[in-house]
Amino acid sequence: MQKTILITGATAGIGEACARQFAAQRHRLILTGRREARLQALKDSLDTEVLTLCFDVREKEAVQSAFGALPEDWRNIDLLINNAGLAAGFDPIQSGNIDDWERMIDTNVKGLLYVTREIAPLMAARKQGHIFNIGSIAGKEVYPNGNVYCASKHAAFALSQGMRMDLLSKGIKVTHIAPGLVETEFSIVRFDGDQDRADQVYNGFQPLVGDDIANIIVFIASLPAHVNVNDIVLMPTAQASSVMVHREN
Ligand code: NDP
Ligand code: 8X3
Repeated sequence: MQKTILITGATAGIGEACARQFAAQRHRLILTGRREARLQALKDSLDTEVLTLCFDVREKEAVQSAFGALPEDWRNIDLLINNAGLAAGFDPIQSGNIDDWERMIDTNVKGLLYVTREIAPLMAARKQGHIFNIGSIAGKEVYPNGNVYCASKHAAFALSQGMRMDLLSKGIKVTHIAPGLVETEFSIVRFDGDQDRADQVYNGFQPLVGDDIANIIVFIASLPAHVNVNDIVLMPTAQASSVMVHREN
């Protein structure tokens, strides 16, 4: 059955991989991000019906007006993938950059909430829907210098559990996805464009890629209506925890 799927942060990485895999199954996609040209290029490359919405998830009014103005035939959203997110910086708490902290909390926690607050009522009214929250292993454990990013992803994990309880009587599934190291633009963003430093994160082992996460999401989305995966942790085989990665060099 064709579904309508909303993916936040579809212009790169995990979100883009999800868009490509769901498009290959001919689902209808609502794709969001801040980079308009990338959204348009992605839409043009997909062989399915696509609506793009360009906004910053940190801006409550922009989120509300984007979804408030959704055309009637795009309002029956079956899947929401709350994926837009980032890490900014890698500093100890005593010298952390407060602007970085606000960017992470505003995007990973408040942005996720703003989008969910718009879409969950539509799902609840239809008594149908599935929300995926892209958390992280940083939402299960904490690592040195991860402080605020880890806190934001612990919040995503807690919110996933809360959403599941609140939406239980509406028959809505909530799945929390907690990946380990995935090679995307994530580390380039975290290290403010420093490609060499980003490359070091994935050096000497085979990291996950966006398609590995998308494969799992597509699988979970295909399960029968009475089956839900509440929570799943995915890591590269060479990773055992945030701080344990087996590197060959
Ligand atoms: P990328 O940097 O490759 O992609 C991030 C996406 O989020 C982009 O499409 C970006 O779009 C969007 N985004 C970021 N900030 C905003 C914003 N303020 N408003 C709207 N969109 C925004 O990273 P990943 O694909 O790796 O990250 C996706 C999610 O996965 C994040 O939540 C991240 O925390 C999580 N994650 C990543 C892991 C990894 O190792 N890579 C591991 C575990 C979890 P644009 O810039 O166009 O707005
Ligand atoms: C991204 C994975 O280990 O950099 O959430 O926090 S990690």
